[in-house]
Amino acid sequence: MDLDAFWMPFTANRDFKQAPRLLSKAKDMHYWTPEGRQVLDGTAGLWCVNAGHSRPRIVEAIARQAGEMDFAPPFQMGHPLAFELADRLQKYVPEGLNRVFFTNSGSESVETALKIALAYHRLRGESHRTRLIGRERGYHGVNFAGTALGGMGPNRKMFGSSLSGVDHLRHTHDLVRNAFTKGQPEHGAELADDLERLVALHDASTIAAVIVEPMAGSTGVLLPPKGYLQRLRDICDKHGILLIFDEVITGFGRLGAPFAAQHFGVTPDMITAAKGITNGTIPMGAVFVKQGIHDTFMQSPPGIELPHGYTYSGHPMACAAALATLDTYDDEDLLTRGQAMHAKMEAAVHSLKGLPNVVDIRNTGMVGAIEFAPRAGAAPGRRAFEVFLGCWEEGVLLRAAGDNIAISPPLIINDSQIDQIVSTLEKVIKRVA
Ligand code: PXG
Ligand code: PLP
Repeated sequence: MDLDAFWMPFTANRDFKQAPRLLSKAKDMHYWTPEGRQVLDGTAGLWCVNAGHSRPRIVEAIARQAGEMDFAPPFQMGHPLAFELADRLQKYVPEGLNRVFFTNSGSESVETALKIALAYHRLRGESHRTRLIGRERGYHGVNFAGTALGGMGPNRKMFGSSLSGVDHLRHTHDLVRNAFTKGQPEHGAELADDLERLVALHDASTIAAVIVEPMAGSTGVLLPPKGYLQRLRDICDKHGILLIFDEVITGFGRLGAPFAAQHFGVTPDMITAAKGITNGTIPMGAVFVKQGIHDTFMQSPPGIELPHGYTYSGHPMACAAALATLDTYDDEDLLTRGQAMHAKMEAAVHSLKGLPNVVDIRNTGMVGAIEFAPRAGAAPGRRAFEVFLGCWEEGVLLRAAGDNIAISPPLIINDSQIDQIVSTLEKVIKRVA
């Protein structure tokens, strides 16, 4: 097979093509390589296959829909499944976020939410509110606004200042005060006051929205300090700033509740989602919006209220996949299974404390991370990447995120599979580190 033509995303292409890592089959908790080697999925694909792989109801729904109606134009036309799905989703979202706009990815959800925020203020006569605030170590996808609002240096530096009028809160990761905390860190709620500083600097009348991941995923599973999210919510309310939670990873059960907003007890004005909405099968994203924001648009002069949308917004196959995904989540109580499994996961990942170069371990619900000291003289993240490679060779797929290894298995994982992940990690860390 010639590997040259495919320019792989977020991949060290030259290294990969020297020693490819290919997956060609998946079922429930496992992948298989083309050679037939079985690999335990410790990352739910890429934080998205929350119900496990190739689940029958979802497979059947997609096949049925492909034969019934492949596509319907979403602009000035509709099809029943999109309405059915939007209505069905009400059951899962935090109270009040009962209007939904469909996209095809997390990145598109982010752009959509930010455009809704700008347009909402404009419709209310506050068109001076154009500034958008993100946070260091945030990840909001790869489109222009998401790149600008994100807080990962390497993802930004190649693209210039892709959006003006952007500022960032400091991140909340504090190894000195919070290392090896189980669940939410004690220290750092006061970092939310960064928003007050930005208000003092720019004036609230210039700020449209703040976007944060309630738990930062891609940069290594950074949990919000106790009280932090509520403090952000209070400051946003005080100054008329919209609060957006980017729940592309945390949505659909990762933390033991359908959304992190419910898990942490703080309700934002919008939630961006993707990934788990279709169990990773067909690309789909969603923006959940407070009804009051939506209704502001519905009071505008007759015509198209929001000039925004994607050819594939609410694609019939994605809607069919999402409805069957929700059935699967419901039948097996998967969106709250992280609560029942929390103690097991916590004990398992924290058992790695004390291994060489492990400087922090974090966890909540069905997610955990192990942070390593960077290897002296090597590129950042090298040690974690070697642990990732070692685990892959030992038959466990994990994800390296900077100096961290993230564990985010499908929510159907059992105790012995958690033990397999941890014993593999232990063996590999001892060897590699
Ligand atoms: N927001 C958040 C919070 C995400 O985690 C996106 C937006 C973008 O979604 P799309 O569907 O456009 O990729 C994400 C995606 C990793 C990793 O290694 C995480 C994501 C994507 C790829 C890799 O942690 N999250
Ligand atoms: N570029 C061109 C030339 C198009 O015609 C369209 C959609 O019609 C787009 C981009 C946007 O594509 P999508 O709606 O799939 O995001």
